[in-house]
Amino acid sequence: YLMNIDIVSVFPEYFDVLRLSLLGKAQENGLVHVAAHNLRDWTHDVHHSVDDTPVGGGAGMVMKPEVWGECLDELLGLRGDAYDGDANPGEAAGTDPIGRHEPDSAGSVALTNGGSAPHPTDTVNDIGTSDRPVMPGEAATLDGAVISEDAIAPGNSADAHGTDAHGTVLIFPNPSAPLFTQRDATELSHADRLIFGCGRYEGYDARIPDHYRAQGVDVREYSIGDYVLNGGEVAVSVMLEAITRLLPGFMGNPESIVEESYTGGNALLEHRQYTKPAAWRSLEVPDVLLSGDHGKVDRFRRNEALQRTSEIRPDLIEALDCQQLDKFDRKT
Ligand code: 6GU
Repeated sequence: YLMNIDIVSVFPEYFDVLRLSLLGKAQENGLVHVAAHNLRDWTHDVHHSVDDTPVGGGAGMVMKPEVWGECLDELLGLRGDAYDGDANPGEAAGTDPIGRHEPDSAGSVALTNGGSAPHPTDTVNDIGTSDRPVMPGEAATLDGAVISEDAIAPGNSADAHGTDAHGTVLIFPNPSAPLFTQRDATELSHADRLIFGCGRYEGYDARIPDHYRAQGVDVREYSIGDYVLNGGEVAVSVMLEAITRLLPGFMGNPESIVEESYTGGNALLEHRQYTKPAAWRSLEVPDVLLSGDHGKVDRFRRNEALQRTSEIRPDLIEALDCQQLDKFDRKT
């Protein structure tokens, strides 16, 4: 698999839909493996409680660090300071990392647990696949700033930003975090493994991300927009789709990724699109698009993209990297 994805949530069934949508496709190509876990599998009390009242007062509930700690230690193959190795009878304490993804003899991927009792992997919703990955050229995986394969040069790839994701990344959706952007999606599409921790209620104890950062884990917190959702599940679905569609072999045509909105030097809203017929209910396709003059068509579309962006999203014009724009122009 190009990428292994673990999602931890108190509503793991929410991610069943991934089988139908994006991961249905990625499944066919054997690109990704996704497992949705129930956070409550890491509780020890009869009520399987995962939250508590906020210290300092206030409304709502906050997700407890201990449960997340046991869950994430296991998924990451770590042992926390306060880890109680005897908490799960039958589990080999402090030995091999558990919860790693390893292919079984059938070529599919199973969550292994170091020979311990099935808990908590017994309720894992395995949304995985067993086919071999398709690995075309690198062009599709590069930062959107790279327009064509011959334009690839050192300093042009996402690595040049120094924030490209490698190995394992732990991601927490959080409405109070920085915005998740196309750049983040591109960076994360290079990771080997993503672990998403879905918060519910009013949030999670701040020491959870702090702790794993201190352990050297690449931890990220993202909001997907300036509005409030009830939990991280929808936000994780959004991020997952933005990330996995960038995997090589996921999209049929890598150029359609390079040309679209928000990518690299092309960080404008896209021009409007038309298909046949040329006239529909007295509305006509712009003449220039029917002219067959590719230069004219390109200039028309670029002009429309600039006009629409300055009207609808002036903040994107502010943020434009003009050098990247020029590079794009020279290539088209
Ligand atoms: Cl990441 N989580 C929640 N609960 N609400 C959000 C969000 C995330 N991003 C925007 N609203």
